[in-house]
Parts: sequence; C-alpha cells; structure tokens
Amino acid sequence: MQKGLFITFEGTDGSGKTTQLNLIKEYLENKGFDCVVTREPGALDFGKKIRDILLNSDENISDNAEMFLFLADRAQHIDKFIKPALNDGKIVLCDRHVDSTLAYQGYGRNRDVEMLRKLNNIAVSGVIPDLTLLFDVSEENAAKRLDRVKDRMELSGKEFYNAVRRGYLLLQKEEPQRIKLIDANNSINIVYNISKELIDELISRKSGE
Ligand code: Z5A
Repeated sequence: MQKGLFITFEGTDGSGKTTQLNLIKEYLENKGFDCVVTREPGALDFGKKIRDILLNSDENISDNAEMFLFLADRAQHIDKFIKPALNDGKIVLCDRHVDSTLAYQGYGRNRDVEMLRKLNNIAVSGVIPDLTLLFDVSEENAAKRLDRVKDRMELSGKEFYNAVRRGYLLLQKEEPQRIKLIDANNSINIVYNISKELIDELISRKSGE
C-alpha cells in the first residue's frame, strides 16, 4: 500500500513550475519531510535516452511515435522509481506527469484524449497523484521568461501553446479536487505562497485520514 504522497507540477513551458517545485522541496525538507524530486521525461537512464530523442532529434518524429515515447518513459519511471519511493513513505515531487500527455499530445497534437487516458492508465498501473498543481500563464509572459534556445517541443508555435493551455484548463475543470489551478502570471513569491497553502492543506487532510 502507498505510504508516501505523490504531487505533480504541471503547466505550459515557461509557467514556472520547476522553480516552484524546487522551492516546495526546500519548504518540505525544512519541515522534516523526506522528499524526492523527479521529472518526466528523463528521470532515469532509460528515460534520458527517450528525452534526448523527444527534445533534440532532427528527425521528423510522428505524433504517434512521440506519444508512445512519453508513455514508455512514464511506465518505466512509475515502476522503477515512483512506486518504490511512495512505498518507502517519501513525498514524490514530479515535474510533469499524466496531464502533460493529455494536454500536449491530446489537446496540442489532437490525439484522442480518451485513448490517451487509457494508455496513461496502463503506464501508471494504479498510481494517481494525490495533488496536481497547475501553473497557468499567458503565452506572452511565458515567452518573456523563456528567452533561450528552444527545444523541438518548444518550437511547435503559438497556436500549439494556446491549445495546450486550453487543454490544461479543461482538465482542471474535470478534476477540480485533484488539480488545483494557480495563476502563475503572478510573482514567484505570490505563486509560492499559494502553492505552500495547497500543499499544507493536502498534508493536514492526509494526516487526518
Ligand atoms: N511533454 C509532452 O509533450 N508530453 C508529456 O507527456 C510530457 C512532456 C511528460 C519537456 O520539457 C517537454 O516535454 C515539454 C512538454 C513535453 N515541452 N514543451 N514545450 P522540459 O521538461 O525540458 O521543460 P518544460 O517542463 O517545458 O519547461 P521548463 O523549461 O522546465 O520551464 P518551467 O518549469 O515552466 O519554468 P521554470 O524553469 O521554473 O522557469 C522558467 C524561467 O522563468 C526561469 O528563468 C524562472 O526564473 C522564471 N520564472 C519562473 N516563475 C516566474 C514568475 N512567477 N515570474 C517571473 N519569472 C518566473
């Protein structure tokens, strides 16, 4: 039985989720919790190779091939890293997970969202996040923050970005209990305070169960 807590950080590129994940790790560790930080794609050696293909390949990767690569990374990550960490009672903080596939491959690349849910279910074999923080930011603000060389996914364009963003907002409406929406156009500090409150709520709810 799962003893730890599984918290995922989601949002479009440039939403600031990685910044918040690192701040939350520090916050939880200062409170004495045992945390591990991980990410998709590319947490394990197996996934690093997949990540390299997904983000850096010059080849014209088909939408279906892209989808299966993200799912293969996830299946391995869940079995070999996330499940064992949760069974050890750790708090797992994961940068991107199942909702990224629904938002990017589903709403962004127009793969069937219901089919993706089924494939995600196979990949995660019963492990569901206790909480997902969704950082929502406008395309204009994200672009200002990502003033660097872009990878293959980030080169997909404005229309793709906005389709992914709308997709995330739909997912949040469907699962408001698990997915908490945060306005990430705000300063790092404001976003951090909101994130902390949501994490504290989760911990006190779980410790009362
Ligand atoms: N992908 C997919 O398609 N399907 C899947 O199933 C999965 C992933 C799992 C992974 O990219 C790509 O894979 C991603 C989705 C796709 N592609 N896209 N496009 P990644 O893991 O390399 O990177 P990322 O997750 O997209 O983004 P990122 O570079 O890590 O950015 P971020 O986490 O959103 O932001 P950040 O690194 O925290 O901050 C970026 C900058 O903004 C930095 O300078 C910060 O100091 C600054 N920042 C952060 N917050 C703020 C605020 N609040 N105000 C001002 N400035 C800020």
